[in-house]
Amino acid sequence: MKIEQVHMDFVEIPLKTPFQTSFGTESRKSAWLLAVRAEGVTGWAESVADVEPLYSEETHATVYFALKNHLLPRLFGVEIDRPEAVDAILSPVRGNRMAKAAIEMAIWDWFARSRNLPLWQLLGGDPGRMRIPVGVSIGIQPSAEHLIRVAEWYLEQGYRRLKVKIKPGTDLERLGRLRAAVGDAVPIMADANSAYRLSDLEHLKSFDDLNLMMLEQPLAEDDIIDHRRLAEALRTPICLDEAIRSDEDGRKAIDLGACSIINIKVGRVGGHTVARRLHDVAEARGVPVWCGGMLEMGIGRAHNLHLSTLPNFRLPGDTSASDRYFIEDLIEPPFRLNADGTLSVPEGPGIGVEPDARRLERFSTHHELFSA
Ligand code: OSB
Ligand code: MG
Repeated sequence: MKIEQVHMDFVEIPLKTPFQTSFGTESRKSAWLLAVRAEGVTGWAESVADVEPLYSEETHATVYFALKNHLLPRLFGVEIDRPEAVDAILSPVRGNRMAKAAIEMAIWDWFARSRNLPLWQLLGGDPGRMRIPVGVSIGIQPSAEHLIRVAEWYLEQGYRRLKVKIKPGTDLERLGRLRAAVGDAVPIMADANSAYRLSDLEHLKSFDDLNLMMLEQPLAEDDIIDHRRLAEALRTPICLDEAIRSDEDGRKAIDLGACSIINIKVGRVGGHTVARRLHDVAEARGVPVWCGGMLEMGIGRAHNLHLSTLPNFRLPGDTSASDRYFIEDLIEPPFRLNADGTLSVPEGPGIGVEPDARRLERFSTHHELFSA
């Protein structure tokens, strides 16, 4: 295929409740929505970049700039014979992984749709995994009481594990009270988004008393050395998120002993091709992975679910239902949680969902068209 057009809509949707992490608070979700057109077929994807460079250095502005000036010019006019080829074409451009992921994922969707196959099949997913077990990520709450109330509500909905955002100061008290409230059977994990340093080692050792499934990205966002020291000192498994930007990063972190679990975000690593290689690198080393999230709307969520059908996604992911974030999603119907705590992989060609045209018009604040 040769790309004919790329449509970019900047979309903004209010969040039901603000989402707080150790790096900031978000009250609305915004994203670039990409539509890749060729031969009468449209492939869709959603960028995971945010307004400010707090999770990673990429932002909406850098994603737009990189696509317009560096990525789309390398793709226009080129015959792309399979979606795996995109990663190699874009590899001379350093970094900008969220921008690369957005266009690469849309091209994967395009190929799956044009071959009339669901994306999971093109990715090589397992047909026996059409219901993906999911957990929920709970932002930092105003108090332990709020945290317990919110957690119990999600457990009633059927979520299979709780992920709690933490920061120094309130971490142990809140997690301890949550553990006491929900009991030992509920899987709980904590995500620090790089809020600690190795000098907090003694403090972090006390997390071992909380019976956590894992501790996600406790130390610096670009570190694997100190994480290895921490992993040696703790019984709680260390999971890396921010620090793993490619399959090569994954190989090094695992072989060094910096983590025993990896959170795979397709946007963070630059697309499905690298995400699948990272999955394979971890699988070959006996390290389980799970699918992370970036508060995606329906299009991004659908991509995550298709990727989650690969066999080494052995732990519940962060791909919770649309109503966990939004009153209305871009897609209709939205993603809903099944009673058994799973989300169903959408059926139909490609990612199996498309933005609702009226909602896209309502939520889009800006439209750009690039033609080959
Ligand atoms: O670190 O996993 C993270 C949301 C935004 C940025 C970073 C993270 C998160 C989440 C929420 O934890 C995941 C989700 O529910 O989509
Ligand atoms: Mg995380």
